Amino acid sequence: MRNVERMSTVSVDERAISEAKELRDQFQRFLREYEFGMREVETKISILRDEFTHHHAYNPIEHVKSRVKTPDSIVEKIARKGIEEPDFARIREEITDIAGVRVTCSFIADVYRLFDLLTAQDDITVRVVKDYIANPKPNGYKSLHVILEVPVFLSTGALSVPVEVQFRTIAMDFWASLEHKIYYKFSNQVPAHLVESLTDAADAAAELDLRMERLHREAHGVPQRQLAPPPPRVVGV
Ligand code: 0O2
Repeated sequence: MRNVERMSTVSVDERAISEAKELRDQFQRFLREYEFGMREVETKISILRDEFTHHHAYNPIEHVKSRVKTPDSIVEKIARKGIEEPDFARIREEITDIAGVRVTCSFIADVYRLFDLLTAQDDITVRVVKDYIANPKPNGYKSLHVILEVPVFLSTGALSVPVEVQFRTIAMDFWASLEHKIYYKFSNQVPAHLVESLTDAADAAAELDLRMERLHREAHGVPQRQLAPPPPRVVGV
């Protein structure tokens, strides 16, 4: 009798282990699809940078950073968004920044130029655009966000993968990185005077962007009247 009990316990454990392994494999496949989508976008950006550099003798991109969200960060976002009974389809639909590419450009004009060149490509589908440069967040956050879909060709067929691309200038990136660190340091409970200082700093960063772009244009003999702010890019908000 004791032996029978032990055997049934072992078989239940084995089933649980095998189910856990299957779930782990599915999750790894799920994340790999995002990694492929991210790599497609990285390649597109890198081709644009190289071609632009050769054709115009000018590189509009300072640096590019990419990441696939960690499982912990996905789980945290599922909880934050209150997604009940999450399955892969639900997560795919609700969490659109699992694959993220951040393109830091020299000037605001470059941000819009790169955005236009990428989103005009035939195989890219634009889902949502949030223009936080034309309409900054109340804390001063600026960036141009687009959630797009890019095709990935696997052995099992084609797949459309959502990727969030954030375009920003060096000054916007500097501000956002420090702001993120401060919020992390205070576990999101930032003292009021620091929140105010951060918003002031965002204004200073925006002013610096304009000054540097003016200087750049003057140095390259581009008429200043062309420095009017580009029209906001908005889709599907
Ligand atoms: P991480 O670690 O960068 O990925 P969402 O939360 O994405 O479903 P939301 O808030 O409408 O919905 O998305 P939005 O406005 O497009 O912003 C998402 C991302 O933009 C954030 O991702 C940040 O990367 C960046 N971001 C937005 N607002 C701020 C801000 O005020 N300060 C800073 N430093 N970054 C910001 P995650 O998932 O929050 O983090």
